[in-house]
Amino acid sequence: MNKIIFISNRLPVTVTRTEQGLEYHKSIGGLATGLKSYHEKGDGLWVGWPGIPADDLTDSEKKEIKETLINEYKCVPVFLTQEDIDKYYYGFSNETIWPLFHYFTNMTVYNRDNWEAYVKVNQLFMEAVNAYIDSETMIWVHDYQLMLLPKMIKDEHYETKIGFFLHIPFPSFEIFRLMITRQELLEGVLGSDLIGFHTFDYVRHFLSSTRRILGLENEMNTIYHEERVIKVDVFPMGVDYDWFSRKIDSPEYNAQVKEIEDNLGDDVRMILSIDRLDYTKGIKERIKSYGRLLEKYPEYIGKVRLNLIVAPSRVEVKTYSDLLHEIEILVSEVNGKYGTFSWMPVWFYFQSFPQENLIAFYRHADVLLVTPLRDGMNLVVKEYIAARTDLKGMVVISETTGAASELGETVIVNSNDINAIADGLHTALEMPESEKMDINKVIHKRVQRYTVEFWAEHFIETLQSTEDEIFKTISGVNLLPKVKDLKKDYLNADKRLIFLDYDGTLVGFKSIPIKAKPDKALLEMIKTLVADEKNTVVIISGRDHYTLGEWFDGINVNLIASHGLWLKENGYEWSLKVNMDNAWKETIAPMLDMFSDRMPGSIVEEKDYSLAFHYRQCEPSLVEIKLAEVKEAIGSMIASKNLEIKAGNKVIEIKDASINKGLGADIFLPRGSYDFIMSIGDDKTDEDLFERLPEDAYSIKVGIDDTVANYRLKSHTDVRKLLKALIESDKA
Ligand code: GDG
Repeated sequence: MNKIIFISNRLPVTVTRTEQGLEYHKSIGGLATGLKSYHEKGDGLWVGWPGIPADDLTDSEKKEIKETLINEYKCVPVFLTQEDIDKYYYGFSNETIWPLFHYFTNMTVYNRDNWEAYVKVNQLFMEAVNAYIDSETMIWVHDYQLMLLPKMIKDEHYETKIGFFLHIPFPSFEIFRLMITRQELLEGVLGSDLIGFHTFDYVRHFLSSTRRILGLENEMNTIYHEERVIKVDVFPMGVDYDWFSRKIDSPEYNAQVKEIEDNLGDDVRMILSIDRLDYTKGIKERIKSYGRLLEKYPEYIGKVRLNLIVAPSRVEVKTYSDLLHEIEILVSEVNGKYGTFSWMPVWFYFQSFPQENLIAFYRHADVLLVTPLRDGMNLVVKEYIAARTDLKGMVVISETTGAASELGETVIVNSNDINAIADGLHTALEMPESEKMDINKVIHKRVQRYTVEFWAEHFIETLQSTEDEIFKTISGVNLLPKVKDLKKDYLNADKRLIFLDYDGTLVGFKSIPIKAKPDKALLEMIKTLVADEKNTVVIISGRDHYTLGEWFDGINVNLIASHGLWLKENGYEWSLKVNMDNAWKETIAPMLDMFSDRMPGSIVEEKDYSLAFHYRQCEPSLVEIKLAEVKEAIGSMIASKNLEIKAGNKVIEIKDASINKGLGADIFLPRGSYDFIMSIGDDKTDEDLFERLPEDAYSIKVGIDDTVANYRLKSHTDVRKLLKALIESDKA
């Protein structure tokens, strides 16, 4: 098992200052329980905010906190100031992402300042974790506060496996597209190798947004992006079953049980509701529905009680304090309207109970009423089911709660429909014992099996095997185990020919093409390779000759640009390698223009030797229907000409068939008797070159697409490692 680093906004340990000095309290949340065994094992670590603003701390206190957390709790603190917390946590996380992702578009605040703080704090997390990453590390990032972090880590540590789990819903594309920084958030998350959600709906929504906003296709829940394989899947979070189902006999628990039993008496049945204070939880609608139950079915007056437990949360934020006030008013309205001298319909607790006391409530509730307007999963309902080992009670749950997708057997309602919730309550209260037992048997077993530990294990195992699995199922041998042979052949050779593609092979893909400029290390590497007189090195790319010429100016390397149209040999000027007859463009271009008019978003680009039809900006479902039509029409027009249609990434190109990277082989192979030939490329266009090389050449495909190459490497980082190893072996 690799070393695992967990990263979440809050650490599972909170630091507070008391008169006695700094104190450390472990929190026992679901997440901490699920990850506990991995965190405690070997060299597991947890990175996050320790809950105390950095403004209140001296440098020596920070040092002390850092040391204590790492030595005693295996935690690494990220120190945040009050301003960071206000803007990144209360601001962008909770006033922008939280409401929008829960479909509260009218409560979503867009504020640039908060966004900048969000970027900055994600960067602070990156800096905090950076020092702890080595080649063995796996990383699991949690939740909506850290959506930029996976990419920040991946950009620095390409080889590190990164998982991301979103605990809240991922909204449908029509909602997500409203986000001002939608592209940055998606790209941030896509730095991961595995992305997990609670339900299949959230997976669908995420895939639809990456497709429509970034133009990334997906197949079997897999996205291929920047030479990487990204898995997107469902991991419904569970609860600590043993904890909630255990027999308890503590004085606190017994006292709580007694209080509940005394209060209810023999003939009052309990409807229970437990949430953090949040407008997404539908608490107001729930109280109204309970009022409607009493109005519609007056026989319940004096016979039921709603125990409404609301745990304080984010009360510093005005929306939340307003919500509390509205809840208080609604509670008094129902109590005022339906209460009797000896019976109060709603008991409202605005307080946080110890977890054992919650279990006492769970075990006495005839109905658990869980009706969030939106909720990523909702653990309360699973805790209730786990606690009811007697298989009694019943759940009324809204369909917009993630957990509802696993609890189809229970009473499911629409959280906006007050009448339906009242009727749902009536159904649950009147359901025969035997029917409840049958349902509870099934759902109890499910909760018992899919616990929070199981959830964590499933996620981590999937993360560990993601890429390896995919590499096992494709053709072409992984080169890495064979590198020794390759090095030997390289060393023994006197005349070597080396073809190197550029984008995706020597450098990673960049969102802005100009950013793919060669870095210093790459230029040094190429210089060293060409300085060896045994080597003929050819950089062969689809890029235009101006760009390539400028980037490699002053280096004596052979350059082939525009897929073979232009050649620049060591020290000479550019020369055109093919005599072009472009007359065909006059008939094809109008046809492409006509299709472009019918596919809003598409563009036709004219190049030296080709016409390109780009459809990245088109509606994907339109592309599905129309593209085949374009190909068919063009295909029949070019049938008798020396032209071909090449499919690229969201583009088809109609081009002179004699221009392709195979020209590189035609030019250089006849020039000498090479005893070592190697060609490396990641693109479809590199296949023409691979095909023309002798059988004993090393043809190396970068990435996972189909290929005729003999070998594969995973990424441009592996290519650099390989070239470096060849250079060094030669020196040794
Ligand atoms: C987010 C997502 C997703 C409640 N009152 C008290 C108390 N609780 C505990 C419950 C439960 C937890 O708080 C609430 O968890 P939920 O899942 O219901 O909701 P969020 O806090 O909004 O969590 C949610 C979750 O992340 C996990 O991915 O399910 O959809 O919004 O464990 O027992 N705990 C104590 N006293 C209380 O009074 N000690």
